Amino acid sequence: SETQKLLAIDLGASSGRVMLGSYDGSTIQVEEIHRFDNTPVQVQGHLHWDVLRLFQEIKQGVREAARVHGKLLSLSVDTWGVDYGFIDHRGKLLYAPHHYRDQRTEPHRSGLEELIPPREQFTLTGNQPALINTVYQLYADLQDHPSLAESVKTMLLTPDLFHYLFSGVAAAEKSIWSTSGLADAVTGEPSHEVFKRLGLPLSLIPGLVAASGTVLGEVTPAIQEELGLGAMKVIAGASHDTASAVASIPYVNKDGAAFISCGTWSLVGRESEGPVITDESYAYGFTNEGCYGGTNRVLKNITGLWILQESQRHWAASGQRIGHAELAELAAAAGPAVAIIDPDDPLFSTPGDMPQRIAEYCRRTGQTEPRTPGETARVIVESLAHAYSVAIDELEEITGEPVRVIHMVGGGIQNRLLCQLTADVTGREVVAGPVEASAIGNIVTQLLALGLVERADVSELIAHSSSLITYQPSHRTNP
Ligand code: LFR
Repeated sequence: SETQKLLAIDLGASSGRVMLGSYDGSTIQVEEIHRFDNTPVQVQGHLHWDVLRLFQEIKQGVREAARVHGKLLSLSVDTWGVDYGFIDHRGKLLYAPHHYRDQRTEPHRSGLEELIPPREQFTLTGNQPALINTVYQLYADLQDHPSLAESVKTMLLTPDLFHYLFSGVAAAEKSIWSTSGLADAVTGEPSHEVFKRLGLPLSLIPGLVAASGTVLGEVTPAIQEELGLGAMKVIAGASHDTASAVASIPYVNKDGAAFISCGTWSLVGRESEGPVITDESYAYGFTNEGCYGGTNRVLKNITGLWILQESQRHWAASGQRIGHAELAELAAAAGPAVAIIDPDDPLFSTPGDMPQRIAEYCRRTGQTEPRTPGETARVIVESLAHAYSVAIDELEEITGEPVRVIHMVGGGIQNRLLCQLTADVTGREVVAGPVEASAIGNIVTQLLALGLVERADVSELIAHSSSLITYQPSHRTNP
């Protein structure tokens, strides 16, 4: 049969890619067409995403894909969670969306939590309260600028925003909403209760709520002409990158399986029928989000390769450019970590000089300070493996089901040391792959939406399309 071609646009917190997915009836292949940096911009004391430039880069990738590959069936955008843009009554983007690491939310935390205490937020939405959540950001914006209630027609979460720019259709895709702190834990729909309790205008919610895998419309004629395209569908896939990543896992057996999605963040969790909302899951810091197909994933957000990326940025700024692969080698050569840090310590949550902060953390906790980039990277990677191990044990406890195998997916698994250490420290088998998890999950949900593949065939299709690496736990002496 003829090979079908579609585009996955996968935006992460540090870079974005336009990926071509090809499906020939038996295998899915993905190929990178265009990759670009996603560097937030500090403006007037606040941190923003440069979404116009991102849109420009995406368009460049789409143009290139059409030029080289001809007919493209559809595109879908998946992104990091929680951020959003405002659309005004003329249908225009009001200003550049804030970055979740922007600091404007903190002063409004207590006000919000008086209206809906954290534990109640968890019950209502299934989401673990966190300052980065959409609900905290939106509440802060409306407190700081009450006139937004009049000037804004609708709010669009980041992937919904790009789908709107491509198609003109404003929708609320369920997987991205499920991580906002604004959606109902049971129905996955925007929660009127939360909006009302916080005094947020219900009118901000887009009129159309879309399940993951909904064809929204077509790329507008103006964009088709600009980019030299034919007709092309715009699909709301599993629009949250983590939902896409999890949709790409080739489970052999879901029962004993957990996953770790490794990128700027590490998401450690497992799929479940419904949300796990208990005092225990709350106390351990787990959250619940929506998967493709309407199931739940219960997971913990752990700071991930962010600390390593920021360290690299810092070294580069001081004249020492070290690529991912080289750094992984240095970390492997450095031997056991000289210290273990808590990646979720607030010290590491904002941009800055990470090597310095790690040293500070080590002094504070009476540990040896790493001195070289290799030692520093080793501390980070080994600390991640330790944090994963704690989360996996907690996951067993809150779901009452043993974890026998851990599926690691995403760009971070190219760091083989991270995978091996995860197997070692957790004492579990690790199956690593696919690396291009979000892009593959994105493509798969489009193929499902277009009726080109069946749900029951997906796991096998992915397993046979990707190369998976198994890591067995080895006995080693802990540092
Ligand atoms: C991963 C991710 C996480 C989300 C974090 C912040 O890229 O989407 O799932 O919690 O970014 O949005």
